[in-house]
Amino acid sequence: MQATAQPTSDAATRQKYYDTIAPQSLAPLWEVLKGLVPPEPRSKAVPHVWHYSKVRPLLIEAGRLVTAEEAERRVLVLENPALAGQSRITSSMYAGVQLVMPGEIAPAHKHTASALRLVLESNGGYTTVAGERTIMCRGDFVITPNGAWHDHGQESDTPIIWVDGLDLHMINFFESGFMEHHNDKKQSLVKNDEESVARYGSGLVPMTAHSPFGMTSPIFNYRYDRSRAALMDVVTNNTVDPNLGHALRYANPLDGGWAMPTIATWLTHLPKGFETKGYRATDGRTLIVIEGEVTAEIDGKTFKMGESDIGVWPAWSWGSLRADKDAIFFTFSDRAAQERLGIWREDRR
Ligand code: GTQ
Repeated sequence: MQATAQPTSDAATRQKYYDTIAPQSLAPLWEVLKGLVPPEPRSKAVPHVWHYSKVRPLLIEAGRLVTAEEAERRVLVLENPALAGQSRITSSMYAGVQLVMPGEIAPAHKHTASALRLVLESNGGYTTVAGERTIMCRGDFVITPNGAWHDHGQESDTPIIWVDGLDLHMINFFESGFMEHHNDKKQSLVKNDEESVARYGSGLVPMTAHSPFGMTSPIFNYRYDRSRAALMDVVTNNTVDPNLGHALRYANPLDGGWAMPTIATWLTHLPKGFETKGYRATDGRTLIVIEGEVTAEIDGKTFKMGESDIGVWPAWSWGSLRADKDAIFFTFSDRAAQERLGIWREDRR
């Protein structure tokens, strides 16, 4: 019989040893292993909801404090309450609410991070991406592919406001980010307005199509009127997923994958009174209500969300959603990146 292994040293002896190895830039794994390789995900983020009625006046006030040009991007960052000062809505995702006032231009720049916009208010506001301009309307899902020049502006007389979601923390984690300013505030238009939707957006693509934006969809404005019509068709003709509701994901028409390489995006409809069964997944999700009202129960906490309210549902937290009125909401998360790494998981009750 073998004797049970006895501890070979006391705490003081071990500490002395740690102090000896520290100057050699060495550390004992056994003191930190449990935290490094946890038994299951434990998100540092907490669930939270930002009510648009509170955010909007503060954003408009920012419009009097600083110009879009001076700010470069006039944005109130949506900071997860548990991650204050870190510009994170979840551990991996950045989100903010951006304002462009009438006559302003948010000057052209490009960066390694990919950005999405979910438009909350716009009457004629535009964004230009790689020489093509698109007019932004409420509910539109607009993409700025990584490395593409982009500037935003408003030529009519009302402010435009949208939610930004960026993968910049993933880029910064890899320490692989670049950014450049354009020589001109406004890049020149080298394509017809809405050309990319005409070319790629009808379920047909050119025989010789190659992606203009690498792994990102060649469509950079998924218009809400079209997305909504597709979703309502599914609502009428399909059975509902008990955990997800009626959900359609935004797809890259060239390869059928997610529209963005790192960020997953989808649109959900819940009929009035419908309550999703408990659900959790390894991606932390940001939800933006476009129509209706939703009550979210996440980690045992209850949040009421109305139109344009923004909620965050942390990774691997149990939650469910109930529609108090017929509801449509947009969701984004880091699921696309996790799937590419082969680590995404979900769990259903
Ligand atoms: O519009 O390019 O919220 O570069 C943060 C960084 C928006 C943008 C943000 C950005 C942008």
